[in-house]
Amino acid sequence: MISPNVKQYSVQLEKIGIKHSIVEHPHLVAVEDVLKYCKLTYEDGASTLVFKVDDGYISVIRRDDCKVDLKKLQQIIGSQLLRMATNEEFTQLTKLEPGAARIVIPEVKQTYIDERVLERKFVQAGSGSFTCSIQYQTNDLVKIPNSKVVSISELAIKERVNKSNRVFSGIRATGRLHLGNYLGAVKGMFELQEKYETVYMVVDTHTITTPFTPDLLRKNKREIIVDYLASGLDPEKSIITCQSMVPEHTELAFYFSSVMSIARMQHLPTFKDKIKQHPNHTTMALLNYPILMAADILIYKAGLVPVGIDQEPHLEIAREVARKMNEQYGMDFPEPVRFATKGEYIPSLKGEGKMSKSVEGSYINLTDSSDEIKKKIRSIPSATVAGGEMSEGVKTLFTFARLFLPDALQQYEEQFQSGTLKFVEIKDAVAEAISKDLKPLQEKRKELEAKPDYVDTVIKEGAEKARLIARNTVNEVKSKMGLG
Ligand code: AQP
Repeated sequence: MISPNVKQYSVQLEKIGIKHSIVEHPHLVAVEDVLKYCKLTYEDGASTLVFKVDDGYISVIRRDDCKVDLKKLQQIIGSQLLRMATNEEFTQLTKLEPGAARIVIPEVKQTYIDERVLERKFVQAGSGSFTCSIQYQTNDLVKIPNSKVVSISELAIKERVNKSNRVFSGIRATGRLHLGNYLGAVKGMFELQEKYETVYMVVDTHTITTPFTPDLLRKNKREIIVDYLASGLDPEKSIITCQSMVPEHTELAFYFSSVMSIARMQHLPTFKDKIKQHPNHTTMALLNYPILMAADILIYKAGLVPVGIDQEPHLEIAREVARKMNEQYGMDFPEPVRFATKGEYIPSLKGEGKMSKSVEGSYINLTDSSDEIKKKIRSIPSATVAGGEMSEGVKTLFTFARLFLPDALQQYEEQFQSGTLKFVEIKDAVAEAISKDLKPLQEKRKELEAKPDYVDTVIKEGAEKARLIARNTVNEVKSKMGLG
């Protein structure tokens, strides 16, 4: 039953103009329990925190998957004197029981709304009672008197990541590996194989989500395995194989697709970009891409994923899937986080967008000769722009200088500022440094090209090892979902 207090609060919300609905539930105190009961994730919930400041109280509304950065909050309020209100202070101020904070607390002198709250259309938060919660329409929250939207949170997901010791990463077989794939993904994969149980694949099934030709796919996936091995990935330390040889990935992806909505997938920026790029290829496979990626990672219960920054929206989906499977079926999936490298975003050589296999002229292949690299680096547009700002092409050159010539970076920056930088000099120096870095990889590659049987064995044995782990997870999921 909805208590008179909650009804009164609802009227107060209406007066302010905040659209909302009351959700009844059993007597539940912990936020986790309310969210679980309502089949919601941490991102769907919000909480109000009351702080004591030097001359009164303030409140902060943050999403339940975030934590407040107290230093930032101190900076915003311009005072060091900041602490959480005690239970007694909270009750004296609000006349509510501790833990029952509402979103609107008229007694505070200022309400700070963390901007991540507004990323959701609705959030579920306190009503002042433990038997009801309220779904608030978030864009109305700015109407709260004396409120301000601020950026004061960081995602607290990392704290909830299980102590998983496994790592997963994969690269699509859409072409030869380029410098972006190498710096954004493979370097991280290499680093992690020394410390963790690592599973690295050519995610060939992902390749069919965009236009492809079977012969090229067959060829490319092998080339990528050779690039992996040439980059130092070691089958003695890592499982290295092709995704399609572990059919459990696609099986698990289907089970996962039952906990995600079509709308959530359609709104992903990566999906929108791909349909712009391939307007005649908007397939179900493309829509399912992030679900399959979630299955790739979670089938090994991996907690760490070395991939470029462009993959962050997909990792968010993997975390959502993990939470939903854990909450709805009692699984113990970790919420995987990205392992970032220094080269997490390598721009295109064309001075626009990222380096990408499918954008001709944007990339340097790992197999390019020093002459090809020199020619490509020289082609980066370096015309100056008005006002002494760096053009996108010049920024790209400096990204390479930061990664490959860190000792000379300051000197180049000073020369740029003073207008004495000779672009041909920095370009040739960058090209030479890249060629030098890639040389050992290219030599190892030549050796591997002469050993096709060895490459076949790595792929086959990798698939066998991967399937042992993957089958276990699929069996567990089937059993918990009532299928096994
Ligand atoms: N420019 C980049 N900078 C840093 N990392 C990058 N990655 C891709 N481009 C950059 C990372 O490489 C891994 C493999 O990517 P993928 O082939 O699975 O997916 P992708 O993003 O589709 O790669 P491309 O090169 O852009 O291919 P196409 O053109 O076929 O779409 C991922 O970890 C990615 O972050």
